[in-house]
Amino acid sequence: MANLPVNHPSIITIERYILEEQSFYPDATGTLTNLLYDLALAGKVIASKTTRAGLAEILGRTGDVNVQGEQVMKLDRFADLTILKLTDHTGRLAGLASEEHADFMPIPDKYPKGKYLLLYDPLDGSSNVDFNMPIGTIFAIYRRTREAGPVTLDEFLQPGRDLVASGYIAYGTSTMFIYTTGHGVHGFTLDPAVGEFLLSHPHIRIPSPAKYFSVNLGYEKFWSRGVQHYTDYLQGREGGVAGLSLRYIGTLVSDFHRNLLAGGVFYYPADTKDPKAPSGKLRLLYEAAPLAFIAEQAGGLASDGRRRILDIQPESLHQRTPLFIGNKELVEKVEELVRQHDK
Ligand code: AFP
Repeated sequence: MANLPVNHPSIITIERYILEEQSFYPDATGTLTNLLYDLALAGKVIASKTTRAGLAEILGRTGDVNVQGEQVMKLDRFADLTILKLTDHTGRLAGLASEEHADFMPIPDKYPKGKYLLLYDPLDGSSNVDFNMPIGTIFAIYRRTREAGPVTLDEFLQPGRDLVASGYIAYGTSTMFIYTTGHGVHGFTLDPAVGEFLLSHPHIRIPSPAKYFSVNLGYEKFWSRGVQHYTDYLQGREGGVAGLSLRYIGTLVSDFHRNLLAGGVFYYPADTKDPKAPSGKLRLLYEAAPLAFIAEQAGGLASDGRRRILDIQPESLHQRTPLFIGNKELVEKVEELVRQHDK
């Protein structure tokens, strides 16, 4: 009888890891675990298209404008339908809400219903698609607030502190799946040779001191005094931190991901450049809250400049919010300067 080899490096698939995490929840039925696999599968399908985007006739626009008033890219539509079609029939969800759709989508009558709600931004950074830049998918999972009956809008309007799980998929030089269920943040890298996400970044913590700040500085003149002072602070003026590097991709997932791994702060403040969007550009439910859950689980913080993102009670599905996210001390600093300068 041969002995099992003990020196071989362990290969931990996302499936095994999520299943092992399930043991934190003695009452778990496996539904959340399976929902996370569904999303990992969606990530693989979307990644396979993005890596062939220049060849697969999927670059460019569909000609439609979405609920946010933005041009819909073909890859946006593909990613949106991929997630919808991989999750709507499984009996795990009661409904979905996508950044691309004006209204939430109850699970069709022909399919069984589940206890979870999925909110997602199918393709974050889609204006970068045609330039071969990194893009992402963001997801947020809540539990229904009612036991049964048709799902209603108020069930989707839950504050981020009630999130059951959240995560993102980054389509960059490699494809990564990052998630939290409230027990730390874990990262997996897709090995294209075997077609599996393998554990590459267990228990991610945001390093301190920070290395980067990430913001669209082109809009500085449209920001409040407090945010302008903060921007000076990040550049070593006003007794602030010196030596941070400025990095801005324009895909929230990628900017956030870099700062999560290296330390830093990303912000997209409220501004006066678009009178129709005085709260900035980012959406509370599809972008800010899910990433805020990850940031806090990694030891960081997310704020709208005055309050913790996870404490904001959403009032509408597509609500926008200013966002400051990353190292705790840097996010607390913006709150201090906003209190001081913005009445
Ligand atoms: P798109 O999906 O339209 O490219 O927007 C991406 C995004 O919502 C977010 O991912 C970026 O951080 C932010 O907008 C970039 O916005 P600016 O182009 O105004 O800097």
